[in-house]
Amino acid sequence: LAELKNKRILVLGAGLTGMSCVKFLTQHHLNCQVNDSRRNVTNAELFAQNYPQCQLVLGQWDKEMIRLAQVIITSPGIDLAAQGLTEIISDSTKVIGDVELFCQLTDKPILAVTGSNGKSTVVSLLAHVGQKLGLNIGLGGNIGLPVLEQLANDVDCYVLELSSFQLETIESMQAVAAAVLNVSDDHLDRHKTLQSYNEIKQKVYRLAKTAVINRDQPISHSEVADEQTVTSFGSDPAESGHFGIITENSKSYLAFGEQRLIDVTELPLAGQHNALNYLAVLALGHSAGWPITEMVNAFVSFTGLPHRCQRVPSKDDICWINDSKATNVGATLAAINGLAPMLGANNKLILLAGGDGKGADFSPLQDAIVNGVAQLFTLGKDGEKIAALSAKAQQVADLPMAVKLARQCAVAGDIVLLSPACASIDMFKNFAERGQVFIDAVTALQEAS
Ligand code: UMA
Ligand code: ADP
Repeated sequence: LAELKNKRILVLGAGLTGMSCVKFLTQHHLNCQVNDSRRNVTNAELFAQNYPQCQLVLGQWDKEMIRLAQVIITSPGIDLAAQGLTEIISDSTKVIGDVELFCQLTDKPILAVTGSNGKSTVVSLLAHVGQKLGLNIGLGGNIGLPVLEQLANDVDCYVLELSSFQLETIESMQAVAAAVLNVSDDHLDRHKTLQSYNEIKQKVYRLAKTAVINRDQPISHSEVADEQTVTSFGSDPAESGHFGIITENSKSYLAFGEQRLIDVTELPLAGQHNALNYLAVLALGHSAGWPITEMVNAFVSFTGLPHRCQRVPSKDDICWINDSKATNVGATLAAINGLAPMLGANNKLILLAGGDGKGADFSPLQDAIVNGVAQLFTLGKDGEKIAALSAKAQQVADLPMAVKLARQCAVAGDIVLLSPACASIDMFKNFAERGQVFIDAVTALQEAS
């Protein structure tokens, strides 16, 4: 904090992150300015009321303010280069993110998780397991809990969900262990290529003592240094000291080396992708010295997060699944493949997909859709591109219409899956609102019948 004293501090972005930065700085008697390029900022009134001493400029980038700043704390959603800000910011200005500031302020153990999919599930489960072990866990980051708000003296261990956007501005983290869960196309509108997106994700390994790697996906750990301590997880049987899956007599077990830990059918979160999520949690917790058997015992009382492959209650014998959080191709692939074993021989899978694809290539979905999806309804900005993958596709205007048409072609035992493979922002406030619209449409159908 001494480095911030008497400095001209500028917070870029007045969203969740910006708000948490201003709150933190104010609590520590440090003044700051705030600049947000958008006019309609949800927090504007709250800012004015709570932080009258803090100058807030909305509606455009204030070039003078940016040029004069000595320290800039930027929000993850702001692409400094694309916004032309890197040219304005002076060479002597320190540009950091809130997570970097947080890391400079704590010496507590950190477990860090990044990846294209499964981050929120893994950090929530990890926090749940840690709490069951009697630890005071500070959960924060991209999951929607700004890290500076989690700073507390009595925390035993921080569990951080880190996005590629946040990793861009983190330099001094020294995590006990970090995992890149997986890497598939996402945010290519900002990172441009899968390679540069992957490089940013793997930066997390340079910031950790133990690298927790996914054996199934060599590209996601191609940059781990030879001398780094590694704990791996994967869907094959693992060597001693690593985590894997052992299958025998048609039963699959999570395993630590040759030690069988639990039959996967006893776990609340189904599907191969969730088996890998459980193993990632074990590998991370083990790296922090948490006992494996107790961690496994804690798994059964975690029932998952909303909008991730969640069943919507219905009385029509159709299985409606809300997977609104599937905002990229990898998540939708995992859902289609994960649900396949649940389908009866005479039943079919109906998929509702589409939204803002963020520049992704949808072709990796083609085989799964052609082989596993009997009817596809698409919507939103990139609905047309997804519809082009299947001969059995129909584009629709909105989600309630997709639900209505899905109901007309579904019979008892069929699965209707909302798994958009796209962000929601072209039609909804966020993925949670999209999921709720789906739930409401399904519920309305039950009431009408
Ligand atoms: N803004 C500008 N100009 C821009 C872009 C944004 O002024 O060009 C302003 C907006 O007007 C807004 C503010 O910046 O007022 C928003 O900042 P932000 O986009 O960084 O969002 P926050 O509200 O601060 O939330 C961020 C993360 N958002 C993003 O990375 C886009 C949240 O992740 C995170 O939960 C939160 O910090 C706390 O750490 C959300 C997300 O969508 C859930 N993450 C992406 C994902 O999961 O795929 C990476
Ligand atoms: P994130 O925080 O990375 O977005 P979530 O846990 O919120 O991850 O899940 C997002 C989507 O990804 C959901 O549709 C979920 O079913 C799917 N998913 C979860 N874990 C995995 C995984 N390991 N691989 C692929 N998809 C996954």
